[in-house]
Amino acid sequence: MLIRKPADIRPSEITSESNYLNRRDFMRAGAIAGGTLLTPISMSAMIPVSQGAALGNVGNSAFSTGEAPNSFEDISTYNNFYEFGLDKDDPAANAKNFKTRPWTIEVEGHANKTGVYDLDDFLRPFDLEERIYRMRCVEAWSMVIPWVGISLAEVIKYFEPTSKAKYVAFETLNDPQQMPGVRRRVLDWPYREGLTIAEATNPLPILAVGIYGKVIPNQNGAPIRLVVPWKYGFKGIKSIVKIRFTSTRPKTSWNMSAPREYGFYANVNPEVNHPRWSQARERRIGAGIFARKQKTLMFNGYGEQVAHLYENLNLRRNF
Ligand SMILES: Nc1nc2c(c(=O)[nH]1)N[C@H]1C(S)=C(S)[C@@H](COP(=O)(O)O)O[C@H]1N2
Ligand SMILES: [Mo]
Repeated sequence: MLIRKPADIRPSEITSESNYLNRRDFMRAGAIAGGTLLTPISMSAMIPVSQGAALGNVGNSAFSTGEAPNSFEDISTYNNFYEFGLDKDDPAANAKNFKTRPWTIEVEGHANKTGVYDLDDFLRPFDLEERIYRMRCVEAWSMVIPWVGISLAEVIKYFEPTSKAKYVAFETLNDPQQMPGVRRRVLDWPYREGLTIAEATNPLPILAVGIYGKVIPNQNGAPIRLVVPWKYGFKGIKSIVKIRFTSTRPKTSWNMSAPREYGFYANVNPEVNHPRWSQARERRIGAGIFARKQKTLMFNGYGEQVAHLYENLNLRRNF
């Protein structure tokens, strides 16, 4: 067994982990002292720092798919995270020592509440939920992932966007010291993504902080990343440091890099092929190399919840 000397434990780790425990104790004490509870105990999203630590107070979600999730091994070793390299196994190898604390998120643009928030403060108003979602990459593979996260719609409402806010833009950390991939101009860094306000306030998208009930692995976008289950995987921007409410459509990384191949909407659509390959079928990771590819579903199977968002849009042109 490996015993860590106090000197090996980062100060941020000590503070945050003891804060986490203290707050839980505080809530328990409150529940006892209060006798009858007039207000429910807060389920605010508090997350421990260490990779792999268990997340507490995780509620279940009615939105989960009934499909069996991929193994933790598949989910954490077959990744796209170009800041840490181009191959699927690069992120797991190169993000091992990525520092996810201290971590701040800057909220700016057309909203009543803006500012720079420490991650713990950013998460505090929201509830943690587990949501098992299908994810389909534009490269035509897919996985089922048991995310733990907070509702993006709740986050958007909390910051009170003004009537000028038509879109939400997100940015990933851009740190050449820690991210070997950004030392090369494979993309125009920082990695950027965006949604319309209507998409961002739909109940499905989440900001994920965990997988399989534990703190999200660095290679999956620690400490906080976007998950939009009806869109191609590249919309799920990782390691977010900035959220901006804008009046015009924000630039997005893959659209900037190859506009004819990657649109702003990026809705999963088996009828609109990528210029270089078909989008009609997908390979489920972990199913084995001899498994048949399965049919890709319109909006990745989430059409009932999101098709109305695009009623007046030509999805062939707005891919
Ligand atoms: N910052 C950043 N976010 C990113 C990417 C990236 O390269 N950089 N890749 C995207 C792509 S193409 C996919 S398919 C998903 C993969 O998420 P996963 O590795 O957690 O499965 O992350 C998305 N988010
Ligand atoms: Mo992807």
